[in-house]
Parts: sequence; structure tokens; C-alpha cells
Amino acid sequence: MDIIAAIATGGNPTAIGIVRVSGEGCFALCDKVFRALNGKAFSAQEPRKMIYGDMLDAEGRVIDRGLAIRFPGPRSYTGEDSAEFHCHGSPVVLRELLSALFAAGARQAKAGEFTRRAFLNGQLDLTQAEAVIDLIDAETASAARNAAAQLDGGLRRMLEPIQDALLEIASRFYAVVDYPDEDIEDIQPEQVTEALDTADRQLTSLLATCQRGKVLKSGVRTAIVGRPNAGKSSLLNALVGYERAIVTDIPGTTRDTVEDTAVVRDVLLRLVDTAGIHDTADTVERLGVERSRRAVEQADLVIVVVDGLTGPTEADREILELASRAPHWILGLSKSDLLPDGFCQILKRPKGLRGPDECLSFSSVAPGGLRLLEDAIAELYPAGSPSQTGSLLTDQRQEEAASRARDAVRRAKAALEGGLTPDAVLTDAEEALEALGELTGRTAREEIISRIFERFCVGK
Ligand SMILES: Nc1nc2c(ncn2[C@@H]2O[C@H](COP(=O)(O)OP(=O)(O)OP(=O)(O)O)[C@@H](O)[C@H]2O)c(=O)[nH]1
Ligand SMILES: [Mg+2]
Repeated sequence: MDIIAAIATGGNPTAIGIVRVSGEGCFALCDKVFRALNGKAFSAQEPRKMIYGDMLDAEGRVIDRGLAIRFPGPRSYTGEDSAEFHCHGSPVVLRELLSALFAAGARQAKAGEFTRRAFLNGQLDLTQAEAVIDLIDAETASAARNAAAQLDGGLRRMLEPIQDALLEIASRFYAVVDYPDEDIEDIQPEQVTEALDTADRQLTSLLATCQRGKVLKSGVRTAIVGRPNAGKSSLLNALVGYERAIVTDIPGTTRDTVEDTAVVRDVLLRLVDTAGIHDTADTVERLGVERSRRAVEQADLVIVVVDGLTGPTEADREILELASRAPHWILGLSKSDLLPDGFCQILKRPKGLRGPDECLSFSSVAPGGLRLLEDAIAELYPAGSPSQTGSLLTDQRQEEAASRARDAVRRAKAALEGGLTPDAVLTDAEEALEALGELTGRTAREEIISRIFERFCVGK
């Protein structure tokens, strides 16, 4: 494979910036751009040690003084010979060094190409490669923890025994189907059924982790809805911690949806503040109200804000009805700092609707005024047990492959119980293996792999 190079750190001025190089023969190329102060050529330096020296441009002029590290393959991230240059993090310096490497024969790495090479060289499986990008993109500490555990092989360790059991079944059936005349030990249907049952159970419990995995990785789509002036934008601002949306005492202040993210007790919320829902003749406001309804329909969690000063009115009915169709909803009485203590007791479950997950009062201005709301959110999206960390399915691709594997396992079970010929069981077991192979990358198709690595940034 040819030699690739890229700036691994972002494009902003930082204290330190890193340029990476990888590919067979890259050390000879590095000799041209790095002059160690210890007088030895870069290619002769001790592996995996930081070496102090000068970075040189294509004309041999010094562009920076910093550290370089040599990683001979296969003990490197990519599995091939590779190197890192730690310079001062000026974008100009980093670009100069990169140009010098290009002049010496390297080419610009594509997005995710370092990790792709690591995968192709067997350093990582696909679940680990995906964990790398999840770790880079993590927006909460628990998302980072999960990605780190997945990078350590958490998901792979969960899948391997299932794969091995299916492989065992497939190979036994294969022998029977392909070599009918050989004296091969008979298949014990009870053993096979038991193995298929176990695979089914394990895949089912893995699939049950999807919701938690998605919350961890993508956050909770949360719509804040209510009548005009109820205190929705004030709540958004209090949650995100700055004046994101305009707040006034004039009803109808928010006319369009306003989006931002907040981390509440380590749960990532993708918040949408909406225009107050009510009947209006104003064209602009009507369009805003339409958007509010759509935000509710698309939300995982709806927070209905009822003005604490007026309490729920008949006009809140439509909003409550809309919210009660969401996967989760919380009914919140706003402006609790202006209410007598215990006032929220009057908020009973609305008649004839699926009750909210929680009824509570809150204040967006009083210190600690969101505590009950934060408690409720943390309870709805619990952190999950530490033993699950790293073995959650966190995206659609993984969920789809695991569910295809489980369907095939169930078909194999049915075929066995229905007394179908061994080749029918074999076909299903192989299909299950194929789906699991896509998950870990053992048999993943080229286009799936390309799609995964496209999500990476350059230099990773
Ligand atoms: N005391 C007190 N006042 C609040 C609180 N929340 C909102 N308010 C006041 O209520 C008024 C309306 O607040 P907004 O947050 O703009 O209400 P909204 O629901 O976004 O209103 P629209 O955008 O018009 O639909 C403002 O005068 C706020 O200062 C609160 O918790 N306590
Ligand atoms: Mg508003």
C-alpha cells in the first residue's frame, strides 16, 4: 500500500499539533523531513520513543523543532510502518510539514484511511473501528466510556461465542450434506436446538440494548411544547445554560423551532424549543405551530410546559393529546418560584390519555429549580449497568445486522423442529453467520466498509 499522510489534529491553532504518516517505506521518507538532534537518522531511531529534532521543509529549511516517533509495523495503529510528528500546533507549520512529506512521496490520506488500514491489517474489527469514531464524536462521559469499552473489544467478545456456536453447527451440517457417504458422527438434534436457543437468547438480549445504545450515542430528541408564554424558551435557556432563545412576556415570542443540545445528568438531550401551540390567524405563527406539532411527532421525549400561573386549561388539551403519543412525556408546571409550595399537587393525570411518565413543577429562574425535572430525565434514561458498557448496539447498522442474524437463527430452529432436510438448517445457519460477520467485519461487504469509514475525519 502507498504512503499516506495527514494532519491528525484540528485546523485551529493549538499548543501541539500532530502529523501522521503510514505505509511501507515511510521511514526513508521521514528521514528527509526530520533531523534528530541525537545525530541518528529517523529510520535508525529506537521504536516507539519520542525523538527530539527539527522538522524540515522540501528545501531542507527548519520549519519547527519538536518530537517524532517511529512505529515499525505490525506494532503500530495501522499495522504497517508508521510515524508521528508532534509539532507546535500552528496550522501553517503543520501544513508546511505535510507539504514536505508530500514532496518526499506521501499522498494525502482520505477520511478514516488510517483506521481503514488498521481494519484491513486485522488490528481492529469493525465494531472496534466504529468505536474509534464514536469515541471521537462522544458528547457525554458515558458515551465515551462505552466507546472505549467497545474499542477494547466489548461487543466483539459478546458476539464471538454466538459466532463460534453457529460455525460449529454449520460445519457439522456441512459435513453431513456434502459427504453423505462418509461415516460422520450423527447430528444430535437436541444439542443443535440448544445451541440455537442460546444464540437466540443472546441476540435478543443484545437487541434489547439498542435503545440505550442509541440514547448514549445520538442523544434523546426532546421537544419542549406548550401554550404561548408558558415558559418554554426559558426552560430551554436554563437547560443549555445560556440565552439561546429570546424570552419576553409577550405571548408568541418564539415563532420558529430553536434547537440546541444539553447534557442533563450525563444524558444528552437534543432539545427543540417550539412556538406556542394555539389557534391563530397570523400566517407566520400558524406555520410555526405546524412545526411545533411536527417536532412533537418526531420526539423521543416531550416536555409539556403548562403555565404555573394559570394551570392547565382546556386549550392545553390538544397539546396533551399530542404529547401522550410520544414514547415518553413529562408534564411540567412552570414558574414554581411564583407558586405556593406543593402547588403542583393539583396536576393530576389528564383524563382519558396515556399518563405522563412524570408530573412535576419547575422553575427556570430559581437556583436548583430544575432538580425534579433532571431527576425525572435521569430516571427515564438510566445509565445502565457497568457490565453492559461496551457491549451495546449503538447504531442502525449494528441493529439491522443483529436482527437479521436472529431471524435466521429462528428459521434454522423452525427448520430443525419441522424436520426439514439438513441443507435447510445449514442455509439458515450460514445466513446468521453472514449477518454476524457483517457486524464484526469478518465477512462485511466492501460497500458497508466504505460507508463506515466515510464517517471518519481525515487523519484518523
Ligand atoms: N418567575 C418566573 N418567570 C418565568 C419562568 N419561566 C418563564 N418565565 C417568564 O414567563 C414569560 C414567558 O417566558 P418564555 O420562556 O418566553 O415563554 P414561551 O413559552 O417560550 O413563550 P412563547 O415563545 O411566546 O410561546 C417571560 O416573561 C419569562 O420571564 C420561571 O420559571 N419563573
Ligand atoms: Mg418561546
